[in-house]
Amino acid sequence: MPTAEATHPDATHRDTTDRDPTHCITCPLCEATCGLRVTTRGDQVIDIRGDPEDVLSLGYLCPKGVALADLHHDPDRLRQPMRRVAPGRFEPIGWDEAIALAGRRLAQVQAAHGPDAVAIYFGNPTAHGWAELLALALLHRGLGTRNLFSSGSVDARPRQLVSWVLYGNQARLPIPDLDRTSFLLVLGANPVVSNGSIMTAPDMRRRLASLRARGGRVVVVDPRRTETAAVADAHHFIRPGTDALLLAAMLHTLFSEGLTRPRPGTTGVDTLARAVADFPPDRVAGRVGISAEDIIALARAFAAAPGAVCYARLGTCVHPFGATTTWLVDALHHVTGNFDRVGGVMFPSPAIDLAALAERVGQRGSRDTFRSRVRGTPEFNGELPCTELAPEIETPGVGQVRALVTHAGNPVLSLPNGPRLERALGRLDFMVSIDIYLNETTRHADLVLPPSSHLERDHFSLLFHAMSVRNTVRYSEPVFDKPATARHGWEIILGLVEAHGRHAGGVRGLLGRLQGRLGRALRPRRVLDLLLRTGPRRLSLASLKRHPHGLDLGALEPDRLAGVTVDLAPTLFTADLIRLDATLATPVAPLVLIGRRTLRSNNSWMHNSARLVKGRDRCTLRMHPTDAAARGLVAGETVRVHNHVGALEAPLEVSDEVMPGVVSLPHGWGHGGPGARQNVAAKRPGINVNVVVDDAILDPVSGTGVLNGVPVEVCRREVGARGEGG
Ligand SMILES: Nc1nc2c(c(=O)[nH]1)N[C@H]1C(S)=C(S)[C@@H](COP(=O)(O)OP(=O)(O)OC[C@H]3O[C@@H](n4cnc5c(=O)[nH]c(N)nc54)[C@H](O)[C@@H]3O)O[C@H]1N2
Ligand SMILES: Nc1nc2c(c(=O)[nH]1)N[C@H]1C(S)=C(S)[C@@H](COP(=O)(O)OP(=O)(O)OC[C@H]3O[C@@H](n4cnc5c(=O)[nH]c(N)nc54)[C@H](O)[C@@H]3O)O[C@H]1N2
Ligand code: SF4
Ligand SMILES: [Mo]
Repeated sequence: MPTAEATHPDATHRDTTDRDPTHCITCPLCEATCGLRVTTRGDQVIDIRGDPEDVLSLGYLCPKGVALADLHHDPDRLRQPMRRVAPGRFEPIGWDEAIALAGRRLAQVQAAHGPDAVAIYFGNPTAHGWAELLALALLHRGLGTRNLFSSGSVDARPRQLVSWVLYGNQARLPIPDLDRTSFLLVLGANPVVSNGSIMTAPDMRRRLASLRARGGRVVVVDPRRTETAAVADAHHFIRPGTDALLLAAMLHTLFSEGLTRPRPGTTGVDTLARAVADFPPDRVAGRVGISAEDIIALARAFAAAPGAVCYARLGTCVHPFGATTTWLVDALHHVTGNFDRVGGVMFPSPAIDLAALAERVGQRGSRDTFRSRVRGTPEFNGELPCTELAPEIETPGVGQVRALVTHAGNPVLSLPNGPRLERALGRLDFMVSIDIYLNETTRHADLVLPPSSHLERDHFSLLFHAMSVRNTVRYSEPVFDKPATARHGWEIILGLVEAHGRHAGGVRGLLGRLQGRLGRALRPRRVLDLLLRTGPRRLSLASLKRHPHGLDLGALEPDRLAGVTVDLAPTLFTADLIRLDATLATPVAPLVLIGRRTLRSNNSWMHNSARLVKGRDRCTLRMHPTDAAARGLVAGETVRVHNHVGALEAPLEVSDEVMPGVVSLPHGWGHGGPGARQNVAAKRPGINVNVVVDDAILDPVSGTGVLNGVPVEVCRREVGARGEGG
């Protein structure tokens, strides 16, 4: 495991001189939002390192931050719009022509088949582009479609749903007070590798080390002994998908031992106590894989700590009880008095408080105001689960999806049953992708519209400042001017809004035309300045520019819920405990698959950096020695992973870091296909894990896809047979 440090061993080139300009920027790649120093000479990046003066990251960076240079200079990164002229063949097309064509085709599809015939998919990097986020809201409104999808429904949707139900706002997210807590229970997250999610806290190793140095404890509960477990005080294996049982049993212990001390204003405590009464530790222990004594000890330690946090993330969200688990995590904080208090979890006070703005305009979120046409799955916050996209394209009838807009997403690799979605994309009448690469998804688009490079844009962490373990704010200017021939993402999006409006007609068309034109004339920076000025801190863009290393706005503040009543036992979640109880009577699958993130990877899209993908193969299946022996499998051989959804082949690693009955394989691999243009990635394509992930299985409460705990069988590859995953 490489450690990242102030000057990363991979720092681009070295021989910089005093005359080479250095630019302070925010790394736009992940939620840690590190401050970086980028040194340039002419149009070349010659050095990238952590900014030691940065108010939040204090010099930290990871290998991906350094690879921003590769991304910028990558010859495969698109620099002009591309049009598909034949399957797998693209040719350049001019900007104006491309955008006019996209607007016209989208409007035509809607004129013939209704507004819902156009679907939108927003991928993960969307969250990092503040101006794009603002512009995409206009695009969604302009298209007026119900078929809005995003990677959020294979990610944090349970967290948003629980916030909406408990605190009346899907954007109010409780954040760990990492730097002051004295007990950290990490459940289904590996922040030492992922650098944190819904917890902006660069340099996790340092923060965890200081937590322990001040006498605190870190306990990791994970089916794999992770890199985070390696720096923790204790690690427990847990059978995938059973976190809700563990939490219910912990709550059971707290209630039966009288260890609860909920803050004033909490209701439903008795109902919660009754709801978890059926889950004593000794009843769930066998299923969860943690002894009753250990569960009880964990509950007592959590209650006794002067400040305790249960940090539950992706591993607890993308399973059949994602929402209920997240609710129980919040309940644990509430009943132990750790919600909204120092050392527990709190709501940050960012310079731009989107959650407060949303409240002011009545956009707190929604659930089940409409349902997907084919499977009848409820929307959340105006979005349908992304597992519904393929069926909506495949199934004929009124409202069938016939055109698709993707923005910064690679759903062919990232969504359950990617091959099914890929086949569905082939049936669309029209597809336009706003993306920097021709990859497994965008190669199906009729048009690919590439935004400027990450180093040619400014940056503001509109979303992640509100998820930070410390209140800070930072704005960074672009490192390079964008070439005259390039367009920013927001320009492309607003161009589409306007072009679509021109052809759509009616009031919607007129509005789209006006909004697109107005937006481009006003420029998003003015909007950002206005949001800062009217925000709780009364800042301005100019004031932020005077502080290139960011402004420290202080530690998280408690008591933001003072006077607010929180019902700890909403029926949406308590009712789900019946389903949870029923799992105790169902047989355990002999072998289940979980994911694995690696430090030098970023979902599916940074595998074209030679510096990141060099070294040993990371796309391997890890299996416990007893499981390998039982199947007669040996390390290094290629094995076949299969189930009712599909089959793939992967090199086997045998390791007791995964618990018996569990295998682990990273996601985001499986590169290539006619038309894709990522020459480095093509040399080591890896395999797409989502070939064996069932898109029909969701957490019914939140509509989140189930990516972990997938039942599979693993056997020796038959000589001569070939896997579907490549
Ligand atoms: N099995 C399994 N599947 C998973 C996961 C898992 O753990 N296991 N994780 C899930 C999670 S948490 C997520 S968030 C999703 C991610 O799912 P997606 O967001 O669909 O996939 P990414 O790989 O992040 O794709 C990002 C795309 O954005 C493009 N891109 C990068 N930067 C920019 C930019 O600045 N502008 C534009 N316009 N495009 C850009 C890239 O070229 C790439 O095509 O995957 C999910 N899928
Ligand atoms: N290097 C790198 N960093 C990334 C990304 C990346 O691809 N690479 N992706 C980014 C994105 S989009 C996101 S959302 C974040 C995610 O960041 P994290 O939330 O930290 O997610 P993961 O690293 O996938 O860790 C999830 C953990 O859950 C465990 N797990 C699986 N199933 C279960 C279960 O049922 N119960 C429990 N308790 N644990 C389980 C897995 O073994 C794994 O260790 O990372 C971000 N950062
Ligand atoms: S941890 Fe995230 S934000 Fe920091 S350098 Fe790495 S990719 Fe960039
Ligand atoms: Mo994610």
